[in-house]
Formats: sequence, structure tokens, C-alpha cells
Amino acid sequence: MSGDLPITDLHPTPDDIAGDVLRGLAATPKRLPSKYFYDRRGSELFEAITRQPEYYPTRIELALLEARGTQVAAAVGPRAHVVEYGSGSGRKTRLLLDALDDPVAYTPIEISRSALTASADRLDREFGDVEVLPVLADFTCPVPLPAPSRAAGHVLVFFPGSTLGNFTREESVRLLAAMRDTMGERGSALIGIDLEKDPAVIEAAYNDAAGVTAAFTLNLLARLNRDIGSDLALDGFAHRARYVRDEGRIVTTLESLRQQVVTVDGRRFAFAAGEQMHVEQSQKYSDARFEALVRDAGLHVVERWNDPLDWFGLRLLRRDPPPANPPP
Ligand code: AVI
Repeated sequence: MSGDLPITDLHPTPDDIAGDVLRGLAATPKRLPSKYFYDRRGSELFEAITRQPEYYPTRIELALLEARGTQVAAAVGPRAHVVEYGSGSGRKTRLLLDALDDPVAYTPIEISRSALTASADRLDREFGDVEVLPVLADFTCPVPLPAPSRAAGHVLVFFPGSTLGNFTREESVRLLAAMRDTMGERGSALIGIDLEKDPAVIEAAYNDAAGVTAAFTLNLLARLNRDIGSDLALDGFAHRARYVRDEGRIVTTLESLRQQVVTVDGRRFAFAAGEQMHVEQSQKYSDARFEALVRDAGLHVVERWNDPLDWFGLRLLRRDPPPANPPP
């Protein structure tokens, strides 16, 4: 069945890349949206980042899924319809599906058709008993799920990698609220979160010695030049990633290495030497920060698993119960 899995196509609107970039460059400070990192080359570079010795999140999350799989399965319950937001390399999905008790179906939700097909086909080949029902959609909006042919007991939303941390707080609440709708009354969500720790460890993870993260950041410029005809000079900017302690997050910028003018869609934007253009944030969480965040989306933490160093965590979330005495 490989290669011809039926895809539920919810016709996600194509991004208006030029519009997003023009808006970002007109802002003060200038910014570029991090969602455009992931073209084919960007996705390859991200995969390479996850294998760098300094980039601990992927390694630890994989080990955590392996070590705590039985407990996760017991807390989640049998016959889940697993719904993954985005589709990565499949390494984490494989561990989760292996650990769960009789998972019924797997639905990756992804905006890129090629990424969706690749991951769905791979998992379909490996897990014969799990029905793979891919959905082409923007997961930041509530998504109606395809019904598996064998009835599922409940939905488990899976959002690993601390990808939640790449969204602003407001966007994160919206995303969690969309998950809450997708998971339904009896469902749950398993979220990977990178935890607050020694800033030196965090900064090293975003400034690897081999320069893969720097190449990943600069690839954003190459991607934009190719797709919207901009003339952002790759040798005119440098990757900078620093941990902002008060906010508990890595902020990644591209620093303009000289005074320069760039042209996008016929519009010119002047950069001063040393000017920082914001390209990504990666939130690190304390329990208090994460619990306050999910509470704002009508969810609460029911289980938490950390690695022995408390560097990375998995959290199982459920909906808040309805109020005991609903207003008349
Ligand atoms: C995908 N995301 C969770 C990564 C992170 O750690 O914020 C993206 C990344 N950017 C630089 N390195 C990794």
C-alpha cells in the first residue's frame, strides 16, 4: 500500500512567503518567520543538528521515550488513535507506537505534502496493524480527524521535540487549544518540553562547534532568495544565538555584518552594521511556566516524566473538567 495511502487533503492555504517577509522586514526590530527554515535543505540540516553532540534535546527525548514507554502506555490507555502534529524523521513516533498498547491508528498532520507522504509511507510499512491516516492541513487550526476502520478508544495528540517552544506564548496557547479540540473529551496530549537549566549548556546546543546550526540559520536566506527572489547576502549576515535568562529562552538572530541594503519584491530595506534580525525563539520551561501556559488553554498536566538530569521532559495533558456547577 506504500506510496498510495489515501490523504485527507484539507487544502491548507499556501503561505504568502513574500507578504510575511515584507511585514517582518518592515517591523522594528526586523524579523523573519522561523517556519520558513524547513525547506528540503533546512530539514536535512535540522536532522544533522539533532545528531550534534551539543544538541541534547533529541537524544534525551528518545532515551526518555524508551525508558518510560511502559509508564506512558499505562497512563495513555489502550487503543489510541495517535495524532502527531508535524512529521519528523519518525524515530520518536516509532518508539511511541512500539510502547503503546494496541494503537489503532496513526494520523500525522502536516502542511507539506512531500514530508507527509514520506513519513506516512515509512510508518505504514513498519506498523502493519496500525492504520495510517495522514491529513494534509495546518495543525495550528483544529483538524477534523479521519475515522479509523476499527474504533479507537480515544485520541492521543503527540507533539515532541519542544517544537511548542518555537511559538510565541500567544501562539502556543492557540495551538494547545486546537489540540484540546482535536483530542476530544476522553483524549490526551503527550508533549515534549525542553527544561530550564545551566545557560551554558543551552547556548552550546544552539552554537555547535561544527557550525551546523549556523548553516541552518543562514539557509533561511538562501531559501527566501530562491523562493521570492530576494537578494539577502549569505556572507552579509552571521548566526547568533543567546539565552535570555529573564524570558527563559534562546533567541536566534542574524546579525548584519556590514551596512547594507536588501531588496525584496522591489522594496528596499537598509541594515546597519551590527543590526540584529530576529529569526527564532526556543522557549525553555519550568514546571510553573508550562503549567500556567497549558492552564490558559483549558488543559492540565496529569503525568510528568523527566530524564535523570531534569534537562528534558514529557508531559501528559488532559482537558480541564467542566465546572461542577455550570452557570444556568
Ligand atoms: C524544531 N525546534 C524545536 C528546534 C529548537 O531546538 O528550537 C529548532 C532548532 N533551531 C536551532 N536548533 C534547533
